[in-house]
This record gives sequence, C-alpha cells and structure tokens, in this order.
Amino acid sequence: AAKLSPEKLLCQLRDRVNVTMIQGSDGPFDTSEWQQYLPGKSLNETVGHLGRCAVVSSAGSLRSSHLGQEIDSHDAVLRFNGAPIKGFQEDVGQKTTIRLMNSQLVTVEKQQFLGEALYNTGILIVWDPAPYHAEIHEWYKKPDYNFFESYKLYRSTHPEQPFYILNPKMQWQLWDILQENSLEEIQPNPPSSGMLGIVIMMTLCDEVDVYEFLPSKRQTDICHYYQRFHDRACTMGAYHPLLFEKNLVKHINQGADDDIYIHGKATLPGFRNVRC
Ligand code: NCC
Repeated sequence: AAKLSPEKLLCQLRDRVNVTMIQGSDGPFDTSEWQQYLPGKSLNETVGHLGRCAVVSSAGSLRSSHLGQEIDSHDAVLRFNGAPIKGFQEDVGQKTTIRLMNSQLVTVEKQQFLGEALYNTGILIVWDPAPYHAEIHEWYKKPDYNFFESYKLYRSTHPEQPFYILNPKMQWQLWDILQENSLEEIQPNPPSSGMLGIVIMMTLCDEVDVYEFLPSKRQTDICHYYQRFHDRACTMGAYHPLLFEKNLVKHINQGADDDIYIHGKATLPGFRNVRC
C-alpha cells in the first residue's frame, strides 16, 4: 500500500467521504413518526458558513495547556462525548458549537445524558458503529447500541436544540482511506469520534485547528483531561484504529511541527479550500 501525497490524500477525503446526517427522506426514517423527531434544517443551514474551527480532543495532555483562550477564539468549537467545560475553561475553553457523541454514551450513560446540563449547549450529533458498508436499513435493525429511544426522548424534552444522527456510511468510507494509506492491516472497527469529528469540521469550515489529537510534549497516560484514569490505549487506540488516524492527520497537517510539540495543535484545510 503506497502512501499518497498529502494533496492527493486530501482530495480522496474530500471526494470519497460523504458527510451527511440522517434526513426524514432516508430509508427507514421516512415515517411520520420520525419526521417529528429529526431536525427540519440541514446541519449546513444550522451552522452557516464557518471560518476558523477548533476540534478539542479529550486527551489528558490538555491539562495545564492554557489553550482555553486560543480555542475560544475560533468561530466554532467541536467537543466529544461527556467532555466537560466547567472547571477546565483555562485549558479547554468554554465555547461549544457542536458536541459529537457515540451511541454508547447516549444509551449506556442515558441518565447522565438526559439529565446533565452539559449536553444542553450547542448542536448535538450522535453516531453508532455500523457493520462494514451496511445499508441504512440493515444498520437500523441492528445498531451497535440501540440509541433511538434515548434520542427520541431527548428530542421531546429539548425540541429547540438541533440534534442530528450521523449517516453511518461515512465511517467506512473514511476507514477505507485509512486502510489504503496504512502499511499494516488495521482493525476492522470504525474510526474514533475524534477522527469523525475532524472530518465533519473539514466539511463545514474554511480551516480546522485540532487540539491534542496529535499529542504534544504534555503527552501522558492519563486518559482524559477531566479524569484521573490512566490507560495508554486512550491515546494509542485499541478498539478504534486511532494510531492510523493520527498518522493520517500528521501526514495532511499544514501547521508547523513545533505547533504540535508545544501546543498539540495540527492545522487542516477545510474541503472548500482543497483544489484537486
Ligand atoms: O475517550 P473519548 O473517545 O470520549 O475521547 C474522544 C476523542 O478524543 C481523542 N482522544 C481521547 C483521549 C486520548 N488520550 N487521546 C485522544 O486522542 C480520540 O480521538 C477520541 O475519539 C470515542 O471515540 O467515542 C471514545 O469514547 C469513549 C467513551 O465511550 C465516551 O467517552 C463516553 O463515556 C470510549 N471509551 C470507552 O468505551 C471506555 C473510547 O474508547 C472512545
């Protein structure tokens, strides 16, 4: 497997990864019941044209980074799962434009998800690991975590907050590109929320700054900036092909190596600014 140049790789990502949210016209969701729950506006319409965007990983190395102000200076900020802000503003900022969550959180941690104020800010997006290149119908019958009830419940209690379901096609289109550009066979599991969030922002923004996805000099075995839990797999990956995702982001990074080392910051172009 020969590695593509950064320019070619960006074109592959732009042209082969279809970032869409489930709409009321899609397959099993085209029922009158689902029309009441799915947002009427597309994600694009909801966010508008975004200039500089930030993606904030949940890595422990964000601790003592003092990146908060820099992160908040972006037009939009994407965060993951249950990553908190309260008490961590100095390091991670306080703006939340989009929160990308996995279906496990929405299902297994349902009580927290439905009850905690953390989730009431910004646009929510949930994704679920689907079988390899499965049709939406097949996935709908057998999602990895059955988050649909929890989704509906949240939508009924927060009807004004935009909340999307990521079309599961995207994860395997992205995985194929990760595999084609890796020298080894990678695990047949979908990319991490981190990698999905990066590509979502590349479709919405002119430029994307990604924080502590490529670890800085603060790299640590502490999994999250908001917990004391130690596990190397959080940074290197186990279920998700995280190491391969990081190699790919490093390859297309347009920022300086020092920005990675000092700030844990990688800078990627939005797809609008990619010429093929
Ligand atoms: O830990 P998680 O990820 O929520 O982190 C979000 C994204 O940040 C990047 N990250 C995180 C920690 C770290 N040390 N280095 C990093 O680069 C990764 O890109 C990661 O995707 C997930 O991807 O959804 C994940 O979710 C958790 C967990 O389900 C949620 O936090 C909800 O509680 C998973 N952990 C477990 O299942 C135990 C994790 O494997 C993946």
